[in-house]
Amino acid sequence: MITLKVPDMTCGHCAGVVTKAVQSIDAAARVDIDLKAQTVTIETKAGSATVMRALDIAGYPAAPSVSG
Ligand SMILES: [Cu+2]
Repeated sequence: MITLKVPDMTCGHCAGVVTKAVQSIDAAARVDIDLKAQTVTIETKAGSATVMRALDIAGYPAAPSVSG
């Protein structure tokens, strides 16, 4: 389980883009988005570096969440 802070994620559209970016590297990934906290919790076999790179490419740079 990976929890990331995505500061640029501000609405449902962003959440959709973030979800698709994660699922583009792992179609079976479970993506849980908290828009208010601007965090995304991901259950995936992919490594966090891979996930963060995919989000970066999608335009949503992510950082490891302190609460994760
Ligand atoms: Cu948005």
